[in-house]
Amino acid sequence: MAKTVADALWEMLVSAGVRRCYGIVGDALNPMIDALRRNGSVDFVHVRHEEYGAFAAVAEACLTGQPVAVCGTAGPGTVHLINGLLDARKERAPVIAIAGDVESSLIDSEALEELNPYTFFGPAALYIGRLVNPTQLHSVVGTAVTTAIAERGPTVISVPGDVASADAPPGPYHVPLPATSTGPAAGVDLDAMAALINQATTIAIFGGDDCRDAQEETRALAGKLKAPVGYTFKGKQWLEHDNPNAVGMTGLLGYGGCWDAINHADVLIMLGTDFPFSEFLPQKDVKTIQVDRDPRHLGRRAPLALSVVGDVKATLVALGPMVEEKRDDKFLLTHVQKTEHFNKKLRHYVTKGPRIKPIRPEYVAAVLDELADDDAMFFADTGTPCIWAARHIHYGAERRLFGSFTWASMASASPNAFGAQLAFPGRQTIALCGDGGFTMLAMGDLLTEVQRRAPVVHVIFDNQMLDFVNIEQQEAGFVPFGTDFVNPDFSKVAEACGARGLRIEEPGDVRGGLQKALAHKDGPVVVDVLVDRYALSLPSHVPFETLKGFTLSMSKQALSGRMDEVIETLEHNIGLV
Ligand SMILES: Cc1ncc(C[n+]2csc(CCOP(=O)(O)OP(=O)(O)O)c2C)c(N)n1
Ligand SMILES: [Mg+2]
Repeated sequence: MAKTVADALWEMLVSAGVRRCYGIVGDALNPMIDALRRNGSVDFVHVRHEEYGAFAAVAEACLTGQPVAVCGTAGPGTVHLINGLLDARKERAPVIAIAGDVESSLIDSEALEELNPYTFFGPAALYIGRLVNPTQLHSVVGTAVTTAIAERGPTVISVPGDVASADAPPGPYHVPLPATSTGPAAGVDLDAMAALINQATTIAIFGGDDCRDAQEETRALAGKLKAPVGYTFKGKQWLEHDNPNAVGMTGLLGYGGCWDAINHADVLIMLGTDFPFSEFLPQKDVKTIQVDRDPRHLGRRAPLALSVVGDVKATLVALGPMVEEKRDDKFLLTHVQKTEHFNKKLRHYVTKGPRIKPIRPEYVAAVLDELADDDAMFFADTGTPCIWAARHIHYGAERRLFGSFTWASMASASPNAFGAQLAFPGRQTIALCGDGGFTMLAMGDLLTEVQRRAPVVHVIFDNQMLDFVNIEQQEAGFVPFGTDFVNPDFSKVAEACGARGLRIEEPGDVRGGLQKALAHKDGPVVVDVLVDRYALSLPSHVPFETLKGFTLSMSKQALSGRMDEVIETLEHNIGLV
């Protein structure tokens, strides 16, 4: 049998490293899926919702660095991919979407399920190709693959079923891939960086996800400059562990001495970060140097004294010998001590946790931190699970943290963890789920995890509400509205689906329950933990006017990274514990 366009397309994807495709089949995609079956090198993961598959692919692509395919069929099926593809765009995941398209003879006739892929995928995809003629195969598929990998992001190949079934143009069906490393900063920028740094008395470093490959170099520079090192949520896993200069995070999840350090240094060096919250970065008085391989990141969050294009690691290697060692470590010690002081405060609900009911989420996260493997992978839903993941879980050299941290979609933890589990079979994958997030997307595809016997550990922070939004509303002075819901017993739902289910209502059962969950290797586990719904917000008995003023002041303090004072205020003013 002659090769079809679909056969050749998969061969090209496989040549570029694609080994898995998540999605749902149907009409236009049927010839594509038949070719995938014949090919045999691509694992097709039949999910129950395309969005779940797309989020799984994002995690797999980011954690392995390899391209991953997703598919959905014409119109509605492809529409379900979009939230995951937007996440891929923001998280810079090489995800290649195969979108089933209407028959080529029906294009632009408002046919059943017809969707214009260019306008629809426009905001998400780095490249969209519509294969309306087999002769486009090499250029469209080659561009989609090369763009996804070289520019790190999602691309879309829209394929009408009749074109997928047509005879392929001559081979070879192979995509040659370029090396994607960026070099160090230009010499003139290195000189300017060294001059600014050498003139300064106090220096702080703020690092993001692109410090992943520059961990040693960042620590070495910080040591030489006596610089406190703060980090973003994504940068934390690379820069916090084994770092005597670590001072925590700034931003809404902030803790430690980071905010003070980066806002009070003479010079701030931002490394590989596009941290989006300008209000937490110095807007005046601090001379900020930003280094990033992507020029679009430079200067869009804080005014810069120096903007530098370059790979972080290569730039720091070149810069190291050009900067003079600082002797005075007062600035560093002040901020490290502040961080230590804060960390003690943070243990408050952890040490009291076994005796507080309803169960404190901080306690749940801290116990998980203790029990999880050294190379566990954690995934956090957007919502309060991000707070617990940021503050109570430690990420050593081998642990990983992942989430929808830039797109900030709900419900990513479970599919992310599933994708990671398929990519790293047997490694502990722990999804910290909101109950809103779990019911939004994870519950249906628990069935997929059961079918795959994927040992994903779901820990649901069951607060019967959209707590994060509840907090937002209170902070803005709104009366909380539209945030409550009623949950089933998720452990029973899980058992009915064929997963292991556990429910924890008593603080004394937290440790034993989590131990059981982590020990379960034969398929997914769902741990439904009934947690305090007022963990970070206010008890409802405070009158609204008091609540409004109090919450505003609490949020202001939290926003400037002073959570220790917030905790004190809670203790003293409300007697919550
Ligand atoms: C798809 C999507 N819808 C809505 C939001 C806005 N949002 C952010 S956090 C959140 C609440 C999440 O609730 P839950 O999963 O229960 O976690 P909790 O904060 O209660 O722990 C909402 C609605 C979002 N980020 N993404
Ligand atoms: Mg909730």
